[in-house]
Amino acid sequence: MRRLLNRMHTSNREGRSSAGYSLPHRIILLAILTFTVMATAQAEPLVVSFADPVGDYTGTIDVTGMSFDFDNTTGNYTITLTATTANPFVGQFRVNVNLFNPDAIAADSLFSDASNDYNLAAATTSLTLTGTNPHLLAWHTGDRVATNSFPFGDPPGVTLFRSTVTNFPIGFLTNEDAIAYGTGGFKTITPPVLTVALDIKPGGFPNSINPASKGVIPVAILSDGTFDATTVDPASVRFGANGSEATPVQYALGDVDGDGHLDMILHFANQATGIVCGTTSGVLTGNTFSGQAIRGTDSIQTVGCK
Ligand SMILES: [Ca+2]
Ligand SMILES: [Ca+2]
Ligand SMILES: [Ca+2]
Ligand SMILES: [Ca+2]
Repeated sequence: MRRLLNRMHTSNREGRSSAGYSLPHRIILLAILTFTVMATAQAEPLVVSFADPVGDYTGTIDVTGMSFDFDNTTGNYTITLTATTANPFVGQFRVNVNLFNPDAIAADSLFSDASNDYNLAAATTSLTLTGTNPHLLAWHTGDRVATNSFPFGDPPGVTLFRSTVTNFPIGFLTNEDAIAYGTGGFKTITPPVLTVALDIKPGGFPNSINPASKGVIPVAILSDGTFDATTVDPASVRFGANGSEATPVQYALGDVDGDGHLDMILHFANQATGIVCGTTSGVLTGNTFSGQAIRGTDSIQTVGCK
């Protein structure tokens, strides 16, 4: 009890003296405030993408996918819908995008951009919707998002919940293509893939690789003013003809291009990369420790080939 009183006294005294901060204190306070404002203003671009099967439509349009890109500091979003060239977006139709995030609080769990009516004279395979929605401020990396009722049930206060491209007359599952419809119709919110600079065989060019070699290929992920390659989780990195093949046998940090920023150098067993005679580029994929997906590519020239 006594200790508690003491602490209250102390905080009281600090509180009372707040009007009389010395200059250094004010500078520190200003620095803290500035940092807080900058941290809050930092945009977090996020994405959740759904694929839809080809041939499952009951109307005239065959949707193949929907990408939902948004910024959870502004609530700004862009929805991109794609369709096949054989059954594109054309004529009269309605787009309903309804998304349920069961990991957000109930009041912010439903996103809706519905009843968008089109009458397109010219066919297109890509359609874009943009807008701002305050519920998205409560949606974060790792949250699950569903396009329909099957994965997590209906959002609060909603029934027959789904995302669709519908022809007229509107009918339930009879004249439309429901997007990612069914129990599998959910994805997890991720940051979009960040393109990073890659240097295969750092310092050398062209990047000659003998597909028959039993050696290793050094590959550097380069840092720049905005991207810090030392934040990459080496265990997540894959490198090869497609970017899914080889895991690193070792890695180190060093400034390979002499720009003052530490880069990450990884070594991959040549025989694990899937690089064959005629392969013209190498691809590296991975993610940072905070979960940001990265992808980089650099040219290669295969040698020792018949
Ligand atoms: Ca479809
Ligand atoms: Ca569908
Ligand atoms: Ca090189
Ligand atoms: Ca560097």
